[in-house]
Amino acid sequence: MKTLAQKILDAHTVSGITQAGEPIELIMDQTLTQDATGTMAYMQLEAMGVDQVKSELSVSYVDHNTLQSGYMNADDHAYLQSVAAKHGVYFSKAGNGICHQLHLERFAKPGKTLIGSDSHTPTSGAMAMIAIGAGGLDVAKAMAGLPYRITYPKITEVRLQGKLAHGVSAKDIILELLRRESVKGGVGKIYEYTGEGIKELSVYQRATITNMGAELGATTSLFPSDEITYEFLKRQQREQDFVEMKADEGAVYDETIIIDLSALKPKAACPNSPDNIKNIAELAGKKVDQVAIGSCTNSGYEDLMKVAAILKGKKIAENVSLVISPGSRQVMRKLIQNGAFTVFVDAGARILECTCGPCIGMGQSPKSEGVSLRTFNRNFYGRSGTLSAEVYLVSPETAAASAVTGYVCDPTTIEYEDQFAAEPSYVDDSMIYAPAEDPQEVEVIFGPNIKPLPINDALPESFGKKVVIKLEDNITTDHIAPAGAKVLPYRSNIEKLSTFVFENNKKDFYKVCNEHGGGIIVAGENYGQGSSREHAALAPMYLGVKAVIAKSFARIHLANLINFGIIPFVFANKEDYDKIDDLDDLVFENVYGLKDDPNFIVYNATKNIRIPVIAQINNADYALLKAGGALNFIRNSQ
Ligand code: MIC
Ligand code: SF4
Repeated sequence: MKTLAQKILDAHTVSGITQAGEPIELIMDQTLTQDATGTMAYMQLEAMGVDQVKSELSVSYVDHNTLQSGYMNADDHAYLQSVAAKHGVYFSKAGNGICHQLHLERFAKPGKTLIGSDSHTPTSGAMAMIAIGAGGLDVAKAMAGLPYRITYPKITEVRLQGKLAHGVSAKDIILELLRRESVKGGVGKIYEYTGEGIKELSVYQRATITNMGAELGATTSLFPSDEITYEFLKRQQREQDFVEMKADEGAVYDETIIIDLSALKPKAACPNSPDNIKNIAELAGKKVDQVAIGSCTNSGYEDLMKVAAILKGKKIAENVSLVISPGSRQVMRKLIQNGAFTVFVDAGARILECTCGPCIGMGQSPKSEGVSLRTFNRNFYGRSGTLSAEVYLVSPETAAASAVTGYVCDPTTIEYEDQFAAEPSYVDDSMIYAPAEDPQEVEVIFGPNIKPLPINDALPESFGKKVVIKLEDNITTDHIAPAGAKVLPYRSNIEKLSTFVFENNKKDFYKVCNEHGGGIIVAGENYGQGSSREHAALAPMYLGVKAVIAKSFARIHLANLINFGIIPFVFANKEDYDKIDDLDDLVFENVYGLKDDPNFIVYNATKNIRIPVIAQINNADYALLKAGGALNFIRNSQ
């Protein structure tokens, strides 16, 4: 008797023991990349000498860096389009939509595996897929046909019971789970949704939940595929991709969480963490400056139809700026066709293109100390582009209702029509380009913004380095390698990007590293939570960071550190965190001993104390670290 997750995992495991906590190797059927992580992924694929991808399907999306102020973003797009055509990858052009929504609509298949260079890849779990976010290098490896290594996760059942009330939606379900589990509660777990409550949810609504499961730190989340999935696929004119997938009767889960949908109230994640949850009723009446509707979490058909239902015949409040970015061109087209778009424009919404946009700080930063309500998934410090802004993550219903009143408004307290026009079937793949038939004829275009991959040195046997920064708990990759309109254009230029590392924690961090010949990072719990961007390992590597000592790590970042040759240690005793200060001199003697024993002693020469730490690695990881990272390792073994 197996859970759904176990069925798919076990069918794709090529080595290892399929038991929670054991390392396994999984075959990934499909891959996806987006532009902000994709340039590195494809450069790594090329560096591995792979001519044609070996995966069943690989898709490259352009959706993050689309502002194009300057040549940099457009250079990246041209590189991505040409490299995709040459190596057997489908290419979705800027403006076509956000990778996760498009993948769900056009490519996701029940029972398959997907790896993507974006932490919200689990979105496709809405359709009974094991879809996992990873660093670009791991995605490049999957394109090269190599299996993906993960720790076999615990399977947590989330049983949904009852019916959602008027004004309450899928976003409130995942916010409730974040309230209970926290941003690190999902580490090492897959959340599998069951119960009669799932029949209340469309595929887009299921996708809101699997998408934001990333904020729990989970390996992934998934729903079974059923008649609702079938209807969704039929509207996408690909019902032939439907396979019914569900857990066996009597399957045993590692734990069960029950959520009573009928008792749920609308919620918000308050500044600056997706697990800082309050009921909207507690915030009601707070003045709002900006409302942003969109992102891969909440811009499917029903989401935007509910927004239209609430905005119908109304104008936005004088104090509010409302921006709407549909998740895909197909959805936008359906809304134009059925009049919802007219409602948006009449209400006074500012319409953005079908991309990530403000979610990743690409424009639409709120005013100083502004209150911004967003249907997105992350409200980390600084991510909106305005450090002093208060960002709240809410449902589309709460967002739309508040845009009209100008104050945080509980959508259960207002009347609007819950029923709307059924989703039409409309498909247009004209902005998804198939790979070239004659790949040898394709020339890969490298504009001046695209710099060669930085190469790391092999790991020295012993070294002494200064602590270059000491950080608290829950440091995100947005702290380590910030995004936003100013920095994102340099994702293909690591030298330039490294000058922004930790810019909101320690100004001129890169100069400190340069002065001391690199160094060591010390951090609290859940270091590196959030995105999959390998730049958060690559840029510190470029600055000479050799190790991170933390209380614990987030899953994807841990893998990225190892991939780029940075040793991840955890404190053997968490209290020892207090025994290291910024700029202390640390000595690492004979790190080659980690091959046989992950237990290690770091000598703090400044304080003359020895601190026991444990490397978060296995034998295979050690080989990568020793070589100075996965790319060196692959090259050395060719
Ligand atoms: C994000 O939501 O933080 C991003 C931007 O989509 C990242 C990827 C990136 O940094 O390019 C993610 O989620 O992995
Ligand atoms: Fe894009 Fe935001 Fe989704 Fe990341 S979370 S993929 S930036 S829409």
